[in-house]
Amino acid sequence: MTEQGNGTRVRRALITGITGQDGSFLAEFLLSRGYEVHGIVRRASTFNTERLDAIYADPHNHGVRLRLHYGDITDGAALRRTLDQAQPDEIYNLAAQSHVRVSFDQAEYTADAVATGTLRLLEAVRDYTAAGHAVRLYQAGSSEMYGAAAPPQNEKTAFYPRSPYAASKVAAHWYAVNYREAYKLFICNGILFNHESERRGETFVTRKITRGLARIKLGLQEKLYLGNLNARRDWGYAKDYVEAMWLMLQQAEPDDYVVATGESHSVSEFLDQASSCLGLDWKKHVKEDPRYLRPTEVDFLCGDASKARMKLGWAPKVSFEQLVKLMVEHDLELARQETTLTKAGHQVAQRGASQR
Ligand code: NAP
Ligand code: G4F
Repeated sequence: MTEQGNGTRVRRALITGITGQDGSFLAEFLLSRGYEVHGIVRRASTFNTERLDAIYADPHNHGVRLRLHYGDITDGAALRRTLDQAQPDEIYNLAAQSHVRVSFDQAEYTADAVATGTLRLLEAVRDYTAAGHAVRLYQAGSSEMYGAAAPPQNEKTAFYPRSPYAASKVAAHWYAVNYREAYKLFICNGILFNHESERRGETFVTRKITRGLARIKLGLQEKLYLGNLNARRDWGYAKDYVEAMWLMLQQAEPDDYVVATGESHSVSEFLDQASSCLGLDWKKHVKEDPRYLRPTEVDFLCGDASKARMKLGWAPKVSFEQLVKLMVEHDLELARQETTLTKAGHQVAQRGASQR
């Protein structure tokens, strides 16, 4: 903690994966609650901080409470250095190769970032705590860990992972439990079901659908290529879910929590909902492409978040219908901007979402 002018203490948070969907919402949430927020950013040849544009300020300015550090969850020395520099009271470990389909292509890297990356951070936190610092850690677990386990899934449901990503998240979960018990560290595993938003990466199915259908509506593309339309997911709004992460770290004791809406929809139901917002018939435009199928699929996720409701007082605020609508409206606006630019003679980069 750092001292403010009026003698009150400013809490410090460190977020790994701050440039991602959840990291950006969490950073905004923590800044709004008066925290000083530190984030780990990967070096890239292009800007990867787009989701932070609204809260980024020049660090030379006085009173800036967002600080970015170069680092990587696969680089233990840099993690330790960042802990020393940021001196956090709370750490949110969100960094991950988070795409399930890609984890079949990049299995070793996914394990290094998701499983061993968490272990690296836990080791650094263990030493940071031994040096006299009090810190609380949130570990980003996933409903993918349940995989083939029958719904509804809650904290007592046995994991049955179905991808290198999910198996790596299971390892990270148990590393976290072990470090909590072995070294009495304050660590919480959040087992979050799918959560989406207008900031969702464009290769995840919800955003791929809202981006694709909005572009089809305005005549910017003809077809949308998708994989398995029968899979069912429990989809919530990301902004609601980052609040649950924070709530976990404010409790008297560390524990693990499922965060979910308790409502499940198939990919084709998501298509129905998005199409009705746009007045389209998706069946005329969507083509199935086997390249988007997974060697082992997760068919049915539906979370039981009773524990989070009871102990954290958490409940989702945004419904499935509201979520789809807000994503469609956002992507329709992006498509309108693309149309305007194209009409004015500008070349608009094709981000190739349909290829992924
Ligand atoms: P996301 O948008 O894919 O963001 C992932 C973040 O991790 C990005 O900031 C990314 O950096 C960073 N990252 C990737 N590899 C890294 C590495 N080697 N070192 C450091 N940072 C790295 O994911 P999200 O949807 O925000 O999810 C946040 C976390 O929750 C992830 O751990 C994810 O697995 C987990 N989760 C997500 C959901 C969901 O439905 N969204 C559900 C359950 C669990 P770049 O921006 O540079 O790529
Ligand atoms: O949007 P998805 O890629 O998300 P998935 O696999 O459920 O994983 C997401 O949620 C997890 C929480 O449960 C997170 F841990 C993870 O990091 C990530 O955020 O796929 C959802 C469903 C799958 O069944 C997939 O097979 O949609 C199906 N799908 C059908 N066509 C497709 C596509 N998925 C993608 N990405 N692209 C398609 O074209």
